[in-house]
Amino acid sequence: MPDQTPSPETRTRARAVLDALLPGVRDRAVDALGPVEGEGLVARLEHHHLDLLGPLEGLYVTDDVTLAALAGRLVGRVIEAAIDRPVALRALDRRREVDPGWFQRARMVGYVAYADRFAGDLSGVRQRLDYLAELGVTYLHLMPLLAPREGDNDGGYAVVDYDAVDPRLGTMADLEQLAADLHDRGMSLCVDLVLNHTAAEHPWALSAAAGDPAYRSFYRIFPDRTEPDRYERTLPEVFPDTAPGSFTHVEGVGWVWTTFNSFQWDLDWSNVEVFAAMLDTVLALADHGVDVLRLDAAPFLWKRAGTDCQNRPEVHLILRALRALVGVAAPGVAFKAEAIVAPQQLVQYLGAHERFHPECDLAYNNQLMVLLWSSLATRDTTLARVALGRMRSAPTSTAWVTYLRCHDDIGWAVSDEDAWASGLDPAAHRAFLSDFYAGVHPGSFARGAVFQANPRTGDRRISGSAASLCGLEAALAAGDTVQTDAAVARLLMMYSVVYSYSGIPLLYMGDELALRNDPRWADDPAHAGDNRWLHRPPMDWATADRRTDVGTVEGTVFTGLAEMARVRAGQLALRAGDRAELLDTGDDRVLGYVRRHPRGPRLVALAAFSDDAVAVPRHRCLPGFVGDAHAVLASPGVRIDDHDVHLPAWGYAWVVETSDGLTRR
Ligand code: OTU
Repeated sequence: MPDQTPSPETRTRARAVLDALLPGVRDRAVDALGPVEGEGLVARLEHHHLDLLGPLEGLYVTDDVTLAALAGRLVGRVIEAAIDRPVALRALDRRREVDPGWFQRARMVGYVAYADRFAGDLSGVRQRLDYLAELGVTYLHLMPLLAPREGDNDGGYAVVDYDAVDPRLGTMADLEQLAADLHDRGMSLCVDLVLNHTAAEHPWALSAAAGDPAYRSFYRIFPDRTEPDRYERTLPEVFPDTAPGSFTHVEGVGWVWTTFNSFQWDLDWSNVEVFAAMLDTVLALADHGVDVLRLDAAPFLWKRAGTDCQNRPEVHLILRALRALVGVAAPGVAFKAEAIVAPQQLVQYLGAHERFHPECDLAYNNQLMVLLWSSLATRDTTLARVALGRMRSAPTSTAWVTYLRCHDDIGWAVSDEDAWASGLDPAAHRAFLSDFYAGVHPGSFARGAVFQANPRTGDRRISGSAASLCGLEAALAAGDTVQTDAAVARLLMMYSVVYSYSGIPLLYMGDELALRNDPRWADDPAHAGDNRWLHRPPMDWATADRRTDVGTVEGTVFTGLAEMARVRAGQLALRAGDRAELLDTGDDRVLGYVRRHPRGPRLVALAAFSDDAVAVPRHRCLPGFVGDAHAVLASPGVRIDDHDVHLPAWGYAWVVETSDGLTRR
């Protein structure tokens, strides 16, 4: 891992550049914002300057571009964004400067939805905030909502205008109103930012295609196959099935780098103009009231021949510099990395390099997600314990987002090393998981579909809703009430881990009602080629009306999840930012871990990946508990006696010690 620590020379140069900038910045800031806020802005620039100037120097300083000129230009934009920032958002900034761990709180529970599929449009979403509040949601991630290309736009990940909301969803004013409504309720808003590529129809791409050299250099366009061939020798394919290769030939233009679909043109982040343009977008979204930016496909921003063109050190420099700039303009705004990569690479997006450098505040814990599904299929948590135990901790000022399902497929990101260490053959295990979740393995309860089979690597990713993958679809089709109950129990058990393992839990729209795969997913011709739409159903509000009826599947799941959020909010130990300590529970079918907080009782979470009831010995699963053990959350049938914790099939429990050390002494 390259050391990103700035050299003494860089520090000296950075200090000199800062010193030259400060008087002008102070004048402008104090003049526009008054002495108190103005001085705050100056302090933020001083605080972040090394995380800004170090990376900028490494990325963009050339014989023609000096650090002073570049910094002056970018900082100038940041100051103007800070000055334009609405008063209400500046007040929120102040709160978050006082409480920088705001996103780590136990009350944080996320909900992820497509605005149109959830509620029609943005004003529809505003009408549904009571529904989210019922679920205990405090963080709303709306799927891509900036203006996309027409037709197939990869679920909004092909943007034509970063300054406009998709007109079908509303306007920027609607987005601002939604953010304000959320803030009034103590909720925050996360929005996608597609950094790696634009739509082929974006004005930049159109200018590039028309031959404008300034815009041609926004992208990576090659006259012939020489360079593409050279890169492709080491490039993995993201969509091998539907969009093979990483380049697209465009008539009259050349070979365009398109990592994803042919209509998504990769930006060239080695061009400082791309950085500057995206900075403008980031600052604008921040000033519209967005609290968290989900940085889509972050690992892909930098390319280098001879590598897989993911996770390059320069990607981290870009994120660090952007983070520093936003930290100056809008200190209440956080970055969430969407980096579905191996664990050693993943923590780097949270700034965990040789030395810590602030980068993204949040990152998806895709390891936990994959390992939950693996454990569910095998009824064995050994691999989860081994792999999660080996993961490096998230830096204390950051947090994971934990999740079970999202709008994407599930790729079996199980490392060979972890598989072997758990007694599994890695390739065979990945193949088993694909068979199991595609529903073709004998005895499988899951009803998923294979996404992007890659005969070259043997990879077969999986689409499908959480409920269908947990067995609900098959059980209902068979009219099997025992299996229906088991499927519901599996779904809640899996979410009990998501809600208690360290991080912000994300509930994926529809899971709270156990929505199954959408049978009509291919009806829209723009979706028919992408079976991820299987698990992107429209919200079923008729089903939602039964959400409090615990005699129904949806009522059981909805009330179970609402209860989880409520209990979670009251447990300091479930704050993010601290590592979950994995336990050897004495039974490989039971996943267990301890969560701690210095000011609250420790909490042990237990989850049974088992078809049968299990009893785990107290001395193993509640180590060091001397007081009474009390389950603050438990699935029906959980019982704690003097010797064991008894969990029913697919059961779960969160157990705390009722008297702590202080009262005992
Ligand atoms: C993301 O996913 C989005 O989540 C997808 O919905 C988009 O199709 C894609 O970007 C393009 O915008 O490879 O299979 O390490 O895993 O960026 C999905 C990150 C993907 C990648 C991720 C990407």
